[in-house]
Amino acid sequence: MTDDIRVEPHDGWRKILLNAPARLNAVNAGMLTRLLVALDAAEADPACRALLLTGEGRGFCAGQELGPDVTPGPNGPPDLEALAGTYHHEVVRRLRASRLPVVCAVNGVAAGAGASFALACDIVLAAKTARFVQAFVKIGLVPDSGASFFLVRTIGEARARALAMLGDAIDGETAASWGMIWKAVEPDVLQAEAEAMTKQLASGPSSSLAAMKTMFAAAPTNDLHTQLDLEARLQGEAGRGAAFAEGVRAFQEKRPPVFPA
Ligand code: T3D
Repeated sequence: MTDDIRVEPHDGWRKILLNAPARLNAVNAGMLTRLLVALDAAEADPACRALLLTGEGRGFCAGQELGPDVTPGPNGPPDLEALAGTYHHEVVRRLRASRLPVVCAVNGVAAGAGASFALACDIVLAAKTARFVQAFVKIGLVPDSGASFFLVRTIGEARARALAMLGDAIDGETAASWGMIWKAVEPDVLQAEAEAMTKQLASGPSSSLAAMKTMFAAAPTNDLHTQLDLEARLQGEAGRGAAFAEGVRAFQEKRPPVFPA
């Protein structure tokens, strides 16, 4: 039984660790299947209200394992369209569609699809020493797993094109200063900060956080009027919810809110 995906349960949240440190947590089809199972299990558990994704060892994720899945065999070259569509892209879809707020702690190098998995999360914290590498060009591939989508939207087309075409690495501090991620912190406090943030989200208004994911997913392609309509609808739903009732009551009673799951 392989434990290349490890799940640590906590009170109200789960930590999912990519755990193949000898290859910097590079992923293969089997490992991605197990990651999808872990994501689905968290999603289905009503007691789980937030997720933290991180890597074991000195890397976060070095993208696709350059091993059997992508090695030409007797039947010809690998079908990368099928591999990406079935595994890598499903992870990105699941992270984006999840009701759960997902924090990513990028503890080391995030290359190829590994960088995309981080950028698919809701809030990305990185060690200042972490590296983000669009490694695809170095092996004759193109950005995938949402890299072109996320990079254009977070850092703009000029930087996105250069990172993809040159394959240069940028560190965590640069990624934060460019707006690619939320924050870069000292490596020795990364996990503690990420855990505290995940805990905070787990005790937050889950229904509002899920609605925010819907709102921010739609924002880049909606025009203002459509987005205002969406905000009004989601605010209407929030206003009818138990979280809002508790939030207002707690404010009036001058105590911290205890939001329902
Ligand atoms: O269909 C599809 O969608 C296909 C998939 C596409 C998505 C992709 O992710 S394509 C991109 C695949 N990833 C890469 O090309 C990255 C390859 N790795 C590197 O360029 C470098 O390892 C890093 C920049 C990530 C880190 O460099 P460094 O110097 O810190 O570490 P290292 O010494 O290169 O690697 C340490 C070990 O990890 C080493 O093993 P060893 O020699 O100690 O036994 C290395 O071979 C292994 N490793 C790193 N990346 C991979 C890997 N093993 C297998 N697959 C890897 N991707």
